[in-house]
Amino acid sequence: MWAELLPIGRDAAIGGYRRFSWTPPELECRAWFRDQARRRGLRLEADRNGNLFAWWDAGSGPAVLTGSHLDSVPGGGAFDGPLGVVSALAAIDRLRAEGWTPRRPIGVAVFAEEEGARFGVACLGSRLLTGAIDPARARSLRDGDGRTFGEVIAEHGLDPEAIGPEEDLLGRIGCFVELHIEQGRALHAPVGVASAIIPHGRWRLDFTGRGDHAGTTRLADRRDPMLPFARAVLAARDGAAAHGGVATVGKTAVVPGGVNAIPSRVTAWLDARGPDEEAVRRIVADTLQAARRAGADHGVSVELTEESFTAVVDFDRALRDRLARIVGGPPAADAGTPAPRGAAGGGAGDRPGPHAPDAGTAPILPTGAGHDAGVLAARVPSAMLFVRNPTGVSHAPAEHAEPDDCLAGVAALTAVLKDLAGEE
Ligand code: HGY
Ligand code: MN
Ligand code: MN
Repeated sequence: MWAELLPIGRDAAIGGYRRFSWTPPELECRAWFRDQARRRGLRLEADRNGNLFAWWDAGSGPAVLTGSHLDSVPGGGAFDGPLGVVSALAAIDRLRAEGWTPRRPIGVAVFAEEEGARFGVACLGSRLLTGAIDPARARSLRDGDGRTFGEVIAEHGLDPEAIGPEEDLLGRIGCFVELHIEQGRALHAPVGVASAIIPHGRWRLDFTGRGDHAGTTRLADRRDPMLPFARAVLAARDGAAAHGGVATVGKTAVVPGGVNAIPSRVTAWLDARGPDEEAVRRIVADTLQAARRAGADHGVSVELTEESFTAVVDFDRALRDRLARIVGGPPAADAGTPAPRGAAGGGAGDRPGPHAPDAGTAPILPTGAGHDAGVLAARVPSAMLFVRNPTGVSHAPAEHAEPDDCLAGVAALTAVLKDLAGEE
């Protein structure tokens, strides 16, 4: 499976991937997934938002859903997303090879536009599914060519007027477990379990000045938006350091973008994340203040637009600790193991108080990366398994996980599915 996916959408020039939603490479990834489902006799379901689900219909009751995403950031690595989808299919293969049958349905999800690389809002598919974004706003999101999400999905058989929450589908899901390559440098065992996702968001800064000639315009006559933009980037970094968070400006757009033309407008996107919401808001405020001050000095207007914000996600403790025991403890016990408090099938209301998992469990760690599991966590008990990333590099071609650790991830997910779907 891995070898089949690997060449799809790889940009030979940079070695990374460019699998933007509903562009040919990502459509090819979707076709690959549908083919894998068909080969396994899994029932394919596409929701109204462009998310795909492959169901192992067995047993009864709320399903155990796993999976991840197949779209990438520009120049992304091979593992972010696909590792969770391939591992889910491989786990089903292992369970079937053992002759094991689930007592509740198992699903593999491929969520649309998780990176938000084309339409600007991360986890767009899972946010639509769970009602976390206004469908009208989603419809009007534009890609770099000015095409709207509504226009694009209409070309692929979806009704833009029908996008939005899928309460029936959500009602069929008992819990969601996403396996993902770890994207930091904190996991030193083959497999870990997520405790939380820190608050994070994306803001667009528009700097508007006056286009002019690079050679004939005196400095005193310029209204150059590039200067307050530059101040803003440095202020974001200083704010991050001051407030214990991180800030990145990785994407800009310069109009007109000529070497010998003073720009009329510069647009920059700020990605800010921090230990709590206040820290994130302070980073953004510091950035905007510096931008506006410099803007006033240069006759440049500065507009800030919040494009998305995700509050802290604390994953379901019972599910988290249950996974930590399964993954890190002795080989998964048979289905007779009494379900611990707050069994996965329970609602979010039965969250136990804080309790340390038993000895010999898998490492439990937070992440600074957003995930569909973080979005689903608002509606169904959700958890994440992390596979060790030796360098921690991600969202870059060098992103890598060792084959042995990937196989440990498959074994862990297999044990988790067997435990969660093995009980009535
Ligand atoms: O940006 C993120 O944290 C995730 O990779 N979408
Ligand atoms: Mn990512
Ligand atoms: Mn991801």
